[in-house]
Amino acid sequence: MSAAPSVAESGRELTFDVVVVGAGFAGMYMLHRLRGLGFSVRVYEQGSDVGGTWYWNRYPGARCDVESMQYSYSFSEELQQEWNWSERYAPQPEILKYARHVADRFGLRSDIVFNTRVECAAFDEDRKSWGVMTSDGKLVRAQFVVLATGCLSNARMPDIKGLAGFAGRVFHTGHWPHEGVDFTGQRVGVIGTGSSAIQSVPVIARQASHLFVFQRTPNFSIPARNAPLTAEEREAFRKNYAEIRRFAREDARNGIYAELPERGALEDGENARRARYEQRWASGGLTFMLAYNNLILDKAANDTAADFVREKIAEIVSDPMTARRLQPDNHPIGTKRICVDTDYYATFNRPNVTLVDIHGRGIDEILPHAVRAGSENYEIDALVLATGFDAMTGSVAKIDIRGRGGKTLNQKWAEGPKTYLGLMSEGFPNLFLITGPGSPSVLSNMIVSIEQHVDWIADCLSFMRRSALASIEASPDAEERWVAHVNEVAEMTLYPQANSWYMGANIPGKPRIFMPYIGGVGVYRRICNDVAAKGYEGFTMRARQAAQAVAMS
Ligand code: N01
Repeated sequence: MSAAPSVAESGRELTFDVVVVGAGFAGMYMLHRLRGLGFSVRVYEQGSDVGGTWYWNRYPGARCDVESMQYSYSFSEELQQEWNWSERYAPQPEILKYARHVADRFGLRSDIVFNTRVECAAFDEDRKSWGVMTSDGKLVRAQFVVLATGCLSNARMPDIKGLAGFAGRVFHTGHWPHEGVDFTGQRVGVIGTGSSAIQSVPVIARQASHLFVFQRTPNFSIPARNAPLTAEEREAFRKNYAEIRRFAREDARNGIYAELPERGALEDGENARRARYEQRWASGGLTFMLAYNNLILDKAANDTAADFVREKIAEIVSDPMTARRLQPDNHPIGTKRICVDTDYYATFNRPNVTLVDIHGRGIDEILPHAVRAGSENYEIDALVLATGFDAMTGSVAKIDIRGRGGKTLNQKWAEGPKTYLGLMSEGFPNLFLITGPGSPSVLSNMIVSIEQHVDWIADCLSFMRRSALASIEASPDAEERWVAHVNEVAEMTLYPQANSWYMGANIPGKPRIFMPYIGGVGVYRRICNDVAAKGYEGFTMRARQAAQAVAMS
């Protein structure tokens, strides 16, 4: 490893210490940290700008479901003190503006190559480095590769008969046109009722002449109670940022500063419980699930929260049949990512909005000017696919990654992703994942988890440089034990009861395995720190001279 940034050109091959794939929040911070430590880094980004998920997801109504004062970097005190979030939950354009600001403020762009995909990466066992091939045909060599590819960035096109023959425009929420779309006066169909649809439906309904929402499975949604942030509210955060960030990292299960519940739902009587849910409903947001400490562990406790939300839906939606159809009843509340909305349920009271229940049978086919479902034709001019992502593994799977012995990561993960700590996978030395499967990732405030992984990887690479080590790899035993632990903890909860994208259940043929680690970000951080403190226990590190293995396992 070179001590200072150095890019040696050897024939056609550029050489770096680290190649980072993706310039979203993870890739940007990884670049910043490693550059600060004197590593040479090259980032490849398939989009034309930074921002990752916030670059692609530009659908109407897109905004974060974690409060912006918390969904923001903590690594720079000046940045967190100076940036002014305008609303409790910033809209997508503002989050993208923030990402661009960070790129400019820290001079990141000079080391990012845009509009370029990493197509394949192959580990050379003799050189203990990766050969990385990019979509512009260049071959780059790097000792380390960091996949900062995002957990929800591989938009999933559904396999619906006739889709290709639709005569109007088709949009996917995860791949929205940069110039925006005006649906004024159009008949629009939205397929899907996950978070993306729940955010976009109220906005599209205000533009469209008629909106048909095709719902296969209803989801639980909590009002966001979004509002402009006052200067006093911002100041309250800024003054207390040190403690807020510490709490989010160390004490919170999900990386969000919030009051933690001490009681279980069944410890309160009916009236006290209702009052508590009412108070959570009124304050809004994801922390509804923190009303009690056992909502995700105990079905009877969970039922009390689910019943409360179902009652709210019935109160808001005027037509009883529509209300009934909107009430989820096939999964415990919170076991699919809970949605956060602004006026979602009330939108179904509009005369220009129709909920089409396709439960159990799906869509028959798409015709050139209509969606056909339940033998009825719903005439539309434009179609919005809010059909989600091949989550957590989809973006990694698109890259042809070959580890030791030429084995591909897709082969290794054919039965489901296997990692040690969600950071590395055995057989793939010097390849790191940021917020990979087996880490809290999507169950947490992503920026908290991103910063933790980036810092851990940066420390690890510094340690290796100091110790003149050339490679690091997860040991098979440590990985096996971690995978078993991730599953064991998931089985203690209600999560596996839902057919969710956490389980890979939204992708036909994808193995059903609970992918994120549910032990909580604080617990997980302590495990990772402990592993590092014990000399990277569970990893095997080797010096450049092959035989000198430093077995930490
Ligand atoms: O995707 P989803 P999403 N025919 O997979 C339906 C994050 N996010 O983009 O449930 C008909 O949740 C599918 O139906 P079913 C957040 O973590 C965050 O909405 O499979 N319907 C489902 O209703 C979220 O959880 C924010 O029966 C079909 C929908 O499409 C994650 O991204 C905002 C179908 C897909 O829902 C994914 O959310 C937005 C078919 N063939 C998203 N195929 C923030 O606020 C699929 N569906 C930060």
